[in-house]
Amino acid sequence: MAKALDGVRILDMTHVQSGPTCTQLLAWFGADVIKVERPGVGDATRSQLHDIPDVDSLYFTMLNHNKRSITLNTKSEQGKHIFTELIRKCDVMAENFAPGALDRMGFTWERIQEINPRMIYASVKGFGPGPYVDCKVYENVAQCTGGAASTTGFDDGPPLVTGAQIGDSGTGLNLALGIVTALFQREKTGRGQRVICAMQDGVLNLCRVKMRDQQRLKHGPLKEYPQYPSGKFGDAVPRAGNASGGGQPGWAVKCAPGGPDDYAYVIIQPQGWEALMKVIGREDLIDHPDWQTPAVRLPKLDQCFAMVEEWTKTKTKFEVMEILNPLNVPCGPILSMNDLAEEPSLRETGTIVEVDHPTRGPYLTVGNPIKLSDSPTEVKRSPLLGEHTDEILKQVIGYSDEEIAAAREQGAI
Ligand code: CAO
Repeated sequence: MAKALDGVRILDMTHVQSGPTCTQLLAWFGADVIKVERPGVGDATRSQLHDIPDVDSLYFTMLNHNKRSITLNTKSEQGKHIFTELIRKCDVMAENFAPGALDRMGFTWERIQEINPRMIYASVKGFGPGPYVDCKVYENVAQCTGGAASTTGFDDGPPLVTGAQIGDSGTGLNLALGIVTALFQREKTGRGQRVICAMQDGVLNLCRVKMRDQQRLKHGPLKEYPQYPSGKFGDAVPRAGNASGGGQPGWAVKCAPGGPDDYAYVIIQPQGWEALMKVIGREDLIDHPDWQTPAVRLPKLDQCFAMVEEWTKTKTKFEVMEILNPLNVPCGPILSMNDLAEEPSLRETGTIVEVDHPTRGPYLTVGNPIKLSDSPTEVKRSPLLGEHTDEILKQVIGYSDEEIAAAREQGAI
């Protein structure tokens, strides 16, 4: 079946996580993604966090599906020549090297535009222009500098990073949107453009509600935060534990049998109050003046959730979900990675996929979270290092067997 991005060719200079998540998504939408890797080494993640010796790591395989791999030393003369030809033949170039790396290779934005004015040149960097523009950045640095860490965790504990890779994979999503938007504009203008996504900006964008709260703080305490009414608020948005960031209070409450992930997140909204009190056996509070409205409950949300927890501790997280959802009480079991890996509905939708790999054998991966009705995703295994070098040189830039042999001889590929 035809794919949304059929005919779009991407020169993929990305490595580690942020950039590869972007180009993987575009490959799932049908783009021909040519991953350029250093001869003999490849993307550093190929050999990071190995579970099986001498086999591409899951770190690599799970971020590089549906791509082709060419090995190319873009610092050698012949390598630069081949790279220039690839820039001529591609629609998009994506990269997430340390700041200035491509300039140092001799491929500035000006040079790239000279080679191919239709080229969309897309980069992930840690920071935008400013004091930290030259810094290298990994996931947790982005979480810390983008506002996520200072607002995550419990009030009496240190700042916490989250397991969700909001800096890397989050910024990869932004870059993918920037690229397809630039492709759309190119339809009208015929020109490429520069797309830059900073990881700090991406994390801050996801912390929008915390910047909202920073401004609300000037007008009084944040009443939905666990610090209210007895704790203190300082100058900055405090860590809110498991309190809900939305207008309805919520908390993670313990469930049976009491394992580390036996919790359910329960939200108390006015339309579910009566039913929730009935279920937990506190009918007496339904119309009680101290409990019946959200406003009177606000200063004692901790007691409210403690009562709910007395009941949830007698049920599994799945029973809590089954009982409360039909009663208009939004809730969700805290699902472990083990729960998610086994969940049949996620297998059916292709959100969890089993993929076979020639040297690793079968493994699980997370599929495309974006489902298009006219462009279904087929998850294909990641390429071996340089698996498509000859094929790409012949098919994309028209090299002969002799030219390929010469490039190999010179150590360019
Ligand atoms: N041929 C020749 N040289 C190559 C090459 C190729 N095919 N591919 C890469 N290189 C070179 C680069 O040009 C660079 O050389 P210079 O330092 O001489 O300019 C060198 O390899 C290393 O690149 P790097 O500095 O990007 O890699 P690093 O491991 O030191 O840093 C990272 C990694 C992620 C911290 C850095 O790339 C970065 O800050 N990227 C931007 C932010 C980002 O994406 N962070 C997310 C990381 S996790 O997803």
